[in-house]
Amino acid sequence: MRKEILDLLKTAGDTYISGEEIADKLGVTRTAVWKHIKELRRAGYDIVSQAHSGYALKGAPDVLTPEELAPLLEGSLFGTNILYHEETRSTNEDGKAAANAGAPDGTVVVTEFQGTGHGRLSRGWFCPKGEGVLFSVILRPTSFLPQEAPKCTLLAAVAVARAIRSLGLDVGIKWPNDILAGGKKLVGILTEMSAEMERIHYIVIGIGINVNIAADEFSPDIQDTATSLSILAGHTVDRRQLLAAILHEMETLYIAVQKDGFAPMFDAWRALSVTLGQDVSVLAPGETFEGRALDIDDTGALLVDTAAGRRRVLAGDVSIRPKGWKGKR
Ligand code: BT5
Repeated sequence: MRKEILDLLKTAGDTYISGEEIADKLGVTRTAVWKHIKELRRAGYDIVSQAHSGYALKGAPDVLTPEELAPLLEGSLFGTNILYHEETRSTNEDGKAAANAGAPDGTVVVTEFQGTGHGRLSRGWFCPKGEGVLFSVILRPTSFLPQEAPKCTLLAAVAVARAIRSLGLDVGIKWPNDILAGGKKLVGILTEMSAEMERIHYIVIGIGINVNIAADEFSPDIQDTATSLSILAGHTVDRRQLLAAILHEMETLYIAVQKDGFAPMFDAWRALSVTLGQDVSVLAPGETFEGRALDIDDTGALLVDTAAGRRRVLAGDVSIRPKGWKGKR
């Protein structure tokens, strides 16, 4: 009912709409309408009322609720089922629980705050309440195999980079799961999966974006390495529009890779990469080495030329060496 009332108020724009008209249109009593309006005001909607004219919506809160997102995602798969928690532990954990309970392909879990948001290897993900975009998408692909799941991290990176670049901001992708601006981390991506040898049950892609975080709000350990969209743009960024744009891009790519395979998406990834062609240090499981990042292969692994020959990196952390670095190759 809240959503229907909001829809009517949004459609009316600046024009007042009477409680009686809302009640008639929705088949409820005027008292019920009044109660819902009270609830909406409590949720942060600026709804004004005038004695003989009724109600008008003057402002919406900056929240990522289904009421706010659904109108921006009409007709898309990635907007049909939105699970919203004002606060939660981790949207990836929620996503896995929802997927285990049968949530469909394209389900989106979104929150304003995570108590225990995490990255790879149980590292933490930091974000003040209401200042980032924190969400996970559940995928249930039928056309690719479990070993291809890591490619979804690259897919998500392309989608997010495209959506951010459409705001006029210069960002690039660092293999495998970061988006950087000016060498600082803006976005982290965490892909998890449940599968058998030959069949994916589900993939959960979790994405954390620093949107309206001021420089001095970052925790001291990441203050020199993290940045946000508002720092880059010099103004606050609309989180709803951004999330909707990312979901549109992700859905388009997801449909395309299921139909045509990953190769075209990899080309898009290459064009957005800040890793390729750079001297890098690779911290892989159990070892560290240095070399020049050449390309990704058709599995999404990073190919690095080292003094001891070419290495194929499937997982790890890559740091890009500053230009003019004179280390060994
Ligand atoms: C990542 O891991 O970058 C993946 C982060 C994924 C977070 C999303 S939020 C929605 C969903 N739910 C979750 O629980 N997770 C996903 P990794 O490459 O391991 O990097 C983690 C490291 O990034 C940390 O150890 C910090 O050093 C740094 N870090 C933490 N918060 C950051 C932030 N807001 N901005 C930049 N760097 C950050």
